[in-house]
Amino acid sequence: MIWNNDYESLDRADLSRLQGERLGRLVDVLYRRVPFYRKKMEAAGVRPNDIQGIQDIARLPFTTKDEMRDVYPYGLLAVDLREIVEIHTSSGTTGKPVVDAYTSADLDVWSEAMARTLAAGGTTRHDIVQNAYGYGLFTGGLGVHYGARTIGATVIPISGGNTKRQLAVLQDFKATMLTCTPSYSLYLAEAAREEGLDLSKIGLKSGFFGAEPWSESMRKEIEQKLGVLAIDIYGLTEIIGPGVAMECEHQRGLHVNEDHFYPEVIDPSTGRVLADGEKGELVITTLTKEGTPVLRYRTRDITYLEHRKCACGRTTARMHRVLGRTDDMLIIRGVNVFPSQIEEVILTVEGVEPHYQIIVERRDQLDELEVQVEMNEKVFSDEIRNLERTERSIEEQLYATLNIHTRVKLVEPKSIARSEGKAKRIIDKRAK
Ligand code: DLL
Repeated sequence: MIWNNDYESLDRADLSRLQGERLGRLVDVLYRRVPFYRKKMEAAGVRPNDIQGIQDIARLPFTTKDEMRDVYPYGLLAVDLREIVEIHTSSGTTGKPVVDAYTSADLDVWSEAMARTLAAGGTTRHDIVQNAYGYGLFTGGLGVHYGARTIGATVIPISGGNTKRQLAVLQDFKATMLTCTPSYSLYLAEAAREEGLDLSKIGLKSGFFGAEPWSESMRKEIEQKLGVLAIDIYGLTEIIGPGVAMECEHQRGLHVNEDHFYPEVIDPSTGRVLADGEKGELVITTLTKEGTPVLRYRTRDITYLEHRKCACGRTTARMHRVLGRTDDMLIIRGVNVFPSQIEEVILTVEGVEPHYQIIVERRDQLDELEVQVEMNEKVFSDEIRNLERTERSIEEQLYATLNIHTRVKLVEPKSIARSEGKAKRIIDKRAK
């Protein structure tokens, strides 16, 4: 279902014109009101008048997460603080958090973008949305909440965690839509099974999963265990939160809400803008944001774009599901490895559960990669010989994909920590 046909299916020439106008206005505001951006534009030798259309965006400087942190908390504000009605921040686990400050109009855009997201997976005013993304400074909870309200669906603001209660509420209130991280959805399915409950039988229709990378194999696992259409949704605090891009029912890439968020993919080492189909770092510009607008933000997420019209009728650019992050990429003995490649392999193996952890160590100057994967109860009770055979077989499959040797260790059921939000997949023990 298309929530806003006028914009989501806009003729591409009209869309480019609109994006150009919006970019011109944005640059003008940033130059006049935000010293941070004015300085960057001056350093790049570009003035607002140089921006005559969306094609001129390549003349503008990039913005990085570190630069945004340096001006914490209010250095990116483009309006008077009195105009700000809500603030969210990134978690700040690796440094100062990044601040997203919303005006009332920004909340309207967010609500609209999230209504488009939930509608793309079939949500209507008749649905009951169990929202298990965390409420608080994290953008997941309130983002979904505003979208569901805009559609007129019933939203259950249960937030993350408290798994037993999640299961009771899912059944009691007959939720039809579930929103949470993909890893948490599998944890819910597992906890349900322990209570003798089959989540695929309780009437859920779609799930909206994002906030962390996941693979096609994980999608199949979720769709089967929860009996849902599993929709990938993407966003980040620096831009707005969730609502930047979402899959439609065809599940062939995520439609970017391009009238608000302009996507580019660049070569991360040179900054050159890449063509459709070429893998690189996603860069996003907020075309309509008032509170804390962002110019060419380097997301560190790796993907590629596609501008062909989708079978659903939307004309907006699609980004391939996130393949990894430039800062998540492991370099093992010179070979680039993304956790998602490992996940893709292990989830196709019979007898293992979708819970794993990747451990990197340095021994005798050499990087070693160990993948711990949980086996299911049946395999657990197998003979040691069979376990070893399974381990060797996964190692061979990983070698075929990654071209490096890994050590695979099957571990007991339930021994890998479950997460209620974003899963932590990598433990890097190498000295930095
Ligand atoms: O995770 C916003 C969000 C909430 C998205 C709920 C989707 C659903 P941050 O905490 O700022 O914001 O983290 C943003 O998470 O740069 C990606 O690396 C990753 N990420 C988000 N969505 C996806 C996805 C929220 N669908 C960072 N696939 C981003 C892969 C994702 N990675």
